[in-house]
Amino acid sequence: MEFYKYATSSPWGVSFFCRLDPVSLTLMKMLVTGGAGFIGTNFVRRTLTTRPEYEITVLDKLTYAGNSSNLTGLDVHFVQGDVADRELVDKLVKASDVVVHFAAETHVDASLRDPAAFVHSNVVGTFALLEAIRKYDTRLHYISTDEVFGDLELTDSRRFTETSPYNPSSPYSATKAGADHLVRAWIRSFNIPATLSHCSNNYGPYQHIEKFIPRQITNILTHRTPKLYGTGAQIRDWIHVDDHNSAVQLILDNGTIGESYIIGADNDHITNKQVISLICELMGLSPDAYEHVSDRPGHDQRYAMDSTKLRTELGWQPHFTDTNTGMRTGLAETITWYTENRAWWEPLKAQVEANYAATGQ
Ligand code: NAD
Ligand code: TDX
Repeated sequence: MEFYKYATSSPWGVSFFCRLDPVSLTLMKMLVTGGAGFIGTNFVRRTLTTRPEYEITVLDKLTYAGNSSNLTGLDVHFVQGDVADRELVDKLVKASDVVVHFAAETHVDASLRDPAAFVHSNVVGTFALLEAIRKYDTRLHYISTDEVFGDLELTDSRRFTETSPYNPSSPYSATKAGADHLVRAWIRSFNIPATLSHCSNNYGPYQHIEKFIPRQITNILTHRTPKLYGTGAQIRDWIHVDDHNSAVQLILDNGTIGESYIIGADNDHITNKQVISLICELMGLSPDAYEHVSDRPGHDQRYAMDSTKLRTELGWQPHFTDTNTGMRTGLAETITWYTENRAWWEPLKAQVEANYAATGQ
């Protein structure tokens, strides 16, 4: 189905556009897979406030990483289920005008411990979704990652672009790359109306505390010492989750079908060591109040994203862009969120740390 722009006017005399179904003039139906996870939750919340023209259904399996309370009180339909369940996915896609596919197993360390769930959700799940997309010719935006391109040397100043070769290193990134290839093949072979995006490391509210930034914030909040893998010289091109999601919305609106877009906020100069020091400092500790722990096997060294295409073709700009301090504003807001929402993460903390302790991390 094609998007249809229907001009209308607000009571304040300001013109805006509603995206309505051209035949029935009803709300457009959006299916968000993985909408109870970190980025999906933020995407749903952002879409509800900025795009009232969408009626949202969330499909989420509620793995350990999903939390349905993230969506409590929001005007969304919620379906608990597996994106690899073809019968369920067929029904949901049939009833949708647009699908945004976030659902995945996402933690690199977990993929090193047990890769099976990654093959299931990321590869088989994406295949199931693609078959329904093909059947109903539904608009799809697929959320990929920077990790499918592998990593760069710390001394290498190049950045990944849309044409960088695939070179995944971990079971996580290999399964994301597998899913990407399926999406690209379904575009080429079956002309499905899909776009893809590759974003770098996100941070912000609702991120599972197994991940680097919330792990350190919650370590400090629970009087544990922040943990840095290896030397901490690695570089992640950090981006605030809202900037990722504003880019996804823009690609949904104006992206060219069949194309992929790199999303990045130009933070590819900040090492893990600098991030952990900044967290310590923002939380009132000495910048070196962390400890070094065992490194991750096969640790990717540097990610760096060239988002020129997204910026020039679609006019995207990140909001969190303090140039010298990189992530200071976004990190401070994130620290405030975890400080004010202890009930959201505190029940998970002991188990997450026990898992890490088992691998010396
Ligand atoms: P997350 O782990 O916080 O959330 C993933 C969600 O998917 C969870 O709610 C989980 O319950 C759900 N899910 C997992 N398997 C499922 C299945 N089989 N069926 C239905 N639901 C399932 O992940 P996130 O950080 O929000 O990442 C979302 C997407 O963005 C992923 O595709 C990830 O690869 C991609 N991505 C993440 C980052 C990042 O920094 N977090 C960066 C780039 C791309
Ligand atoms: O305690 C820690 N200490 C530490 O130094 C943890 C948990 C991580 N790290 C390091 C490892 C990485 O270099 O911090 C960096 C970030 O680690 P993660 O938060 O686990 O993220 P990463 O492995 O880079 O992958 C993330 O970004 C790309 C997401 O988890 C992926 O889903 C996304 O595709």
